[in-house]
Amino acid sequence: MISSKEAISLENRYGAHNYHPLPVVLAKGEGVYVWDPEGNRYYDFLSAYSAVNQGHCHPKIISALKDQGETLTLTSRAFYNNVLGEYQRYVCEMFGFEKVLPMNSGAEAVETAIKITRKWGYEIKGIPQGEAKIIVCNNNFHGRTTTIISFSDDSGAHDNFGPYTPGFVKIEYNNLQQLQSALKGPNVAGFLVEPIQGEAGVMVPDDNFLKEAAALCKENNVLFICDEIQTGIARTGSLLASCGNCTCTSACERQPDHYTKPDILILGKALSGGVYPVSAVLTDDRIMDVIMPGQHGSTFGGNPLACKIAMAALDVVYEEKLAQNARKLGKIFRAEMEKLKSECSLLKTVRGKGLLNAIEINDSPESSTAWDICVSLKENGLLAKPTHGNIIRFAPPLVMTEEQLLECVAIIRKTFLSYAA
Ligand code: IF1
Repeated sequence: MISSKEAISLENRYGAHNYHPLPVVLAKGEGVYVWDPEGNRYYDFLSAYSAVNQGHCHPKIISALKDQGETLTLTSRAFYNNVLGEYQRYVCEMFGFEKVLPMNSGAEAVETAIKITRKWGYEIKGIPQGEAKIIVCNNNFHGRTTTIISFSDDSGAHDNFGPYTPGFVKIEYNNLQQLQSALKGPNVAGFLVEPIQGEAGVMVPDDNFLKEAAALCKENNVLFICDEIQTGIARTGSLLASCGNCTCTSACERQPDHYTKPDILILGKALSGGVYPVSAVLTDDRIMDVIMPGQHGSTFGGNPLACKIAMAALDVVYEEKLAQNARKLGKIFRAEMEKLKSECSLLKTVRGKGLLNAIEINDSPESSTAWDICVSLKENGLLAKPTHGNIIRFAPPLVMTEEQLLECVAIIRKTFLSYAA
């Protein structure tokens, strides 16, 4: 096996420099652990940006990969395949929608939702041609296609990639007043929102935000579109974060008081347990029916390998009660971090929901403190990555045990306290 040093120098030499990775090379993963080529073991507190909620190389998902990989992988949608329909019924029933459109990456699914929303705007709502608007939030992250970055306000993601796609109106996240006035504007077809903003630094909106936003959209005949690519599939302690305050005890009982059902739901990442790129857009017939043959699709979308992997990955969410575990461990994690905050001046704020959490470091975003802490955490056996300079995101696989979590808390404690009391 090549060494960490060789692996890093190969990536530097031959790869586009579109990332700035932490200096660690991963060669193997199992559950909550990953190993480098030298055999050092780490707790994974990124979970491939919440794609590996089910843990690395989950045996049930890998077995689906192997079995279907030896049977049939790709047919294209020029023909039917014998797995797609079963998968479509599975996800529709699990998430409570009438129809699903399968894609691969998260950004493609967001693009799909945008296209469906615009077409619905013209054909059902009656918006004049070329005039459809979609409301989005500041500090959003929905992917990296030219249309999606057109409404990003992250300069790195956005600048010098124009000309930009028009048709988006930006409001402040978690601001119902601004939403209300934007909805009064002409020709609004949809409101696209993350139930918790991940990339922005795990920004959790007010408890009533999603529910009220959905109600305002309904009042104004505007589609309420939730990007749950990062927050969905049990990450935040319920099957979907748009469940709001849902305290249900099964994966999600969708208590009507709490559950905000979006008009369009976007899923990706953990839909496959991080085994294969699988994304999906779910909605009901009245909306999905605007898409007719030839109007949207993808070579790989809905392939039988992806479908089998996704069904296995979703089985694991139920069988291992990942939503409940994320809710329980999340509470413990935030309580422990609050304790640490009272002892260590480096912690400015602790926030999150379920096992999607972040610590804001008491230093300027330009400082290298958060990066240095992440390097030290790595040396102490735990992998996490800074975002926006002074925020560290903590998102371990949801298969973690309480005992493992407490061991991780001890690593984080020790590391922070070695910097400052
Ligand atoms: C990268 C962050 C996470 C997403 C939401 C759509 C997509 C994403 C809410 C697009 C993707 C990733 C992509 C990754 C970094 C990343 C990320 F730091 F930017 F915020 F997860 F925390 N909607 N998020 O979070 O999905 O096309 O990538 O499958 O390196 O760009 P994709």
